Amino acid sequence: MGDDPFRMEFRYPEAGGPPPVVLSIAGSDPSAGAGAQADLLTLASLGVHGCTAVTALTVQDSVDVRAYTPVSPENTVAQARAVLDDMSVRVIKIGMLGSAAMVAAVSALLADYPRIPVVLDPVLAAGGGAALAGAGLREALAAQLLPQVTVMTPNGPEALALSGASDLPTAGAWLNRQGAEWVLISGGHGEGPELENMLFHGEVSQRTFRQPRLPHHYHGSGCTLAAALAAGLARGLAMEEAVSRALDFTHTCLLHAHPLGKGQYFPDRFFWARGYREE
Ligand code: PXL
Repeated sequence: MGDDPFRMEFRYPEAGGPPPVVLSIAGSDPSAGAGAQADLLTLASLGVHGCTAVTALTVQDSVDVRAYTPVSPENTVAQARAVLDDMSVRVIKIGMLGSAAMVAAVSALLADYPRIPVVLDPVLAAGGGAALAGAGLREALAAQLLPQVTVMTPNGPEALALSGASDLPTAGAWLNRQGAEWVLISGGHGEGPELENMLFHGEVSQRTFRQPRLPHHYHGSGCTLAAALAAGLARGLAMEEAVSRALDFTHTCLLHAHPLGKGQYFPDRFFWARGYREE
C-alpha cells in the first residue's frame, strides 16, 4: 500500500550498513512453515539477520505435529547467551517455549537484558491443533513472562486461554494489566469476511486493523506476524507502524501461500523475489 508497494526502503537497511540482529527463541519445525525456520525466512525477507535459540525439536509436517522433544532450558538459555554476549541484539522474539520450566529460564535471561524489546508469540498449540504446551505453561506465561514483554501477539483462542476472559476486549485489557505493554490480538481465528486485529495499549487505547479473510488454513501465519513485527521494531519503526506493516506483510505472504504438502498452505515470505507485490 502507499506509493511504494515493494517498500524497498523498509525491506533493506541503508546500503552498506549491517542488518539489525533479532534473536528468536523458538521451536524447530522441520517443514519450515512455522517456528525458528519461519522466523529466519521472515526476518531475512525483511532485511534482518535472525539468530536462533531452539527450545524444542518438533516432528511435524504440513498437517500436524506428531511429537516434540524439549531442549533443556539450560541449553536453550546457553544458546541465547552465546548470541547475546557476541552481538548487539535489537529485539528478542519468543515463540514456542513448551514448559513452565522453560518460561522460568527465559524470564531469568530477559532480566539480564532489560533494555532489549521483547516480542512474545504465546504459542500454546500448533496450527493443526496439537498441543505445544506442558502443564502450567499458561499460568507461567501470564504470571512470569508478561511483565517483561513489549508486545505480544496472541490469536483469539490464545488470548482467551491466557486471560480466562470470555471476550477479546476483556482479554486484551487483562493481558495489558498483567504487564504486556502492547497486546495485538490477531483475528485469523475469528469468523466473517474480515479479520479484526485488535491492538491494546495501556488499557485505554484500542485500535482495530481490518483485513480481508483468506480462504485456506495456513502453517506458521502467527510466527510470520510476530517475526515481521520484530523486524519492524528492529528497523526502528514505532509500534503502531510496525504492527500495521507486519499485518500487511503477513497478509501478502498468505495471499501467495502454497500447498507444499498434504495439509495447510505455507506462507511465501519471499513473494517479492517471485515478482509479487505487497498488498
Ligand atoms: O505456529 C505456532 C508454532 C510455533 N512454533 C513451532 C510450531 C508451531 C506450530 O506448528 O511447530 C515450533
